[in-house]
Amino acid sequence: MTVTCAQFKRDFLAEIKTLYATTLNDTSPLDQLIALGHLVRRYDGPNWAKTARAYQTQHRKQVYYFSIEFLPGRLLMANLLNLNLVTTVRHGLKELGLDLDQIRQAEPDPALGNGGLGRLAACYLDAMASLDIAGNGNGIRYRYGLFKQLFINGYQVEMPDDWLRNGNVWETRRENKSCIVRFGGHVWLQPQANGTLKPQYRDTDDVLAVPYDVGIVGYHNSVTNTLRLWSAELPPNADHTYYSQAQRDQIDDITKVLYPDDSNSAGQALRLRQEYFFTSAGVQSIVRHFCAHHHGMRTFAKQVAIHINDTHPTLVIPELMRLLMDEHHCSWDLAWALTRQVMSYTNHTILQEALETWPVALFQGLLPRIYQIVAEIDRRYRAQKTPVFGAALVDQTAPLGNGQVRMAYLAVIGSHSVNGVAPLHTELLKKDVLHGLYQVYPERFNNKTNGITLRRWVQLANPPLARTLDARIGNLWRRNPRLLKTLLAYQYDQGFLTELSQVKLANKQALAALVAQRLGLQIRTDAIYDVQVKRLHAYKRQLLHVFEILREYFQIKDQPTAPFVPRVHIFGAKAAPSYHYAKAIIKLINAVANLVNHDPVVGSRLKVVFIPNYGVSLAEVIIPAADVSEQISTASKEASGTSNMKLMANGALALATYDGANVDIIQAAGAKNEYPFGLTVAEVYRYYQRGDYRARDFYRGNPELKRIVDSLVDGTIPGISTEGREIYDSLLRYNDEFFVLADYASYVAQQRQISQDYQDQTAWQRRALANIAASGAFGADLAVARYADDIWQVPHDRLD
Ligand code: 475
Repeated sequence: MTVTCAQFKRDFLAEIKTLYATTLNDTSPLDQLIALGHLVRRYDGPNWAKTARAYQTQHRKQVYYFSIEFLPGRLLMANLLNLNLVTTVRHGLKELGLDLDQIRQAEPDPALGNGGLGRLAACYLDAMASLDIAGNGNGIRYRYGLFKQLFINGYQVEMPDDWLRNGNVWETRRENKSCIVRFGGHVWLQPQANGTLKPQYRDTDDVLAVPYDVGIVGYHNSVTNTLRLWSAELPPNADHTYYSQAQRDQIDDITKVLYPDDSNSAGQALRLRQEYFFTSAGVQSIVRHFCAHHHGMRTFAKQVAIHINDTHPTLVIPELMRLLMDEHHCSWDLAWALTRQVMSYTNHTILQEALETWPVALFQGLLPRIYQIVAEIDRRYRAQKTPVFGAALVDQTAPLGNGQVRMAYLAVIGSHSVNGVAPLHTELLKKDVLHGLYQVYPERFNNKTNGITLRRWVQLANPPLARTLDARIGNLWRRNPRLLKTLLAYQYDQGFLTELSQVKLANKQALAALVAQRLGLQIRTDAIYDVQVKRLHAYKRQLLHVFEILREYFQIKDQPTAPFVPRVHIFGAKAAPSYHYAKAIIKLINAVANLVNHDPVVGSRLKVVFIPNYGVSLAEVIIPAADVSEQISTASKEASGTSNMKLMANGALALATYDGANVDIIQAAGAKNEYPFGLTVAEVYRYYQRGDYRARDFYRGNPELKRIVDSLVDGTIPGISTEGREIYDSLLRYNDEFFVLADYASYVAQQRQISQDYQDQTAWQRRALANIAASGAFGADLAVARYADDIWQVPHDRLD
């Protein structure tokens, strides 16, 4: 996109005048943001239209990425970057007396996700557009999204995140693309004159699904794809008097909030409603679009790929079956063949509680026609597979079992591809979680290691680093991050290593300023910034990190004058509202922060920073400032992790278990450039098999550890009488499900090593360099290219 600075200024002032009928000095940064957003959209509009047209005329196969979460982050800078407008806009605004960095802060973060799952979806949309893949996102436009997190007295308090209050300049309501989604009622199959059966519905609750489209701009390639987010409304022309307030509320509720509920149970029916709502609307719009440009359904699978991001959108399978059979007169066999060719599924977790199942009664009552189809999939699966694999295996893997609809099994059976998100995770799927289905369909299983977009996580989040890299290795890494490995030539270049530490210092200063402003806390910038940012979950073991803080605290208290390498421990994490234990950990972190941060003996040497309301925008400030990347999940539990990749690309060294993609990171950067520790998957599984893990033995055998565990209940840490006891019990009474005590010794050994190593800045920065250099292998473009080649079978641009 080429616009001169002068042109931009004229356009911007015109936009201000049109929107606000006033002059620039009468507008707020928010007004300016909205005007700028409109202008960017105007500049990009021709690309968006042209992209859609080109896909049609070229009969390009479309990829539809279905996800219950999308975490795109603020879009202004990302769009400017990808349109190559950053410099023009920055200068233009400056000449008008405005500051782009101030305006960009006025943009709210879309509250459409919770964690890695949603951020991955956003990285992949960006990568699809940048690789010229005809890729579409399909999700829910949550009115309040996830919650806004506050800490009150150290406790997490959830407030509605009213992110749409000032509208969303990036979205376009497409009411003419709406469709009806049916819930409940009764359905029966009516014989037709031609001998077929047609479902008839009575007493259904109909909901109007209205799409809001957001443009997803590709990097310097004039491609703009679409993220389609659905909002639930009253059907048009409905007799409004017919809808009770309760019914209206029920419709409103469907797209009101994202249920991040990892621990499940609460709001189960609503969750199922949400899932069917966006899958049905999405599939309807896909089929409608296809039919507008093709005759008959036979070529459907050549033109369409549908990706199921975790189990939440699995109902795309029976919904497509329904549409093909009920609306487009396909036979079961044709519909089933097309469905399997079109569908592919990514699993993101091996945690049993995150593999969704629905009680049959709930499912059948809410989705009677879909239930019939699932029951028929189940019947046929059993009939076909029992003779080959035996009743036991088939029973154990069928879509229906134990009175439940098993979403992950349905997803595998109805797809041609099932992938895990790191090699280790994929192996665990085959050997353990989906072992039965792996026996039935071994050819479907494959690995696609996650990736992140360095456009956002380095170019936008860390401009000083990006500039430093450009100066040494040229700027082609911006298109092809694999070129970052050429940095290795500078491993022994003292000047460059010094520059890297200056870059880190600048980023720490920025974070320290944010911490001072938000928390009123001073943190020194010569300390080690030890960062753990991710959802709060027992398996991620924020608790182990707290133990290290307590160890350091006791060390200082015991020997106040002994040398101590300063540390700042930085957390960002939200707990699912109903996840009681995770909330207890939040309270603990805040209580420890309170204790440590105000202790005069400790002074500035040790600080604990827990910044509330972690999200993409905060991550963009925290991650570039990190020295140490805490990736300390119990081996086998973290499917991949993606903050590990972002931190690596920003030069943090990983303190990491051999879990998820940590394994690949350690291998790519070299173990000597990271801090691996802890039980391996084999060791964890051995404990499971033998049943001989005794947390108490570790507690008793290590006085330092015992003191820390005891401090949870002996009054050392004020304010946690309830939570401290709960956590204490989880460790000793309930035998420490996530092996925190088992991993303590090897974890703190590496932490000690870190304190020692950090003092040699040259050696440290050399290892940071090794991490940055190796991070290109984890670029989202590479990951998405592998999906395109192996799973979706769509063409794409090459990176080199
Ligand atoms: C994994 N979220 C990471 C990341 O692949 C992985 C949301 C609602 C209900 C249940 N679960 C979720 C996730 O499961 C999730 O975010 N999974 C994460 O996906 C991308 O890197 O290891 O935990």
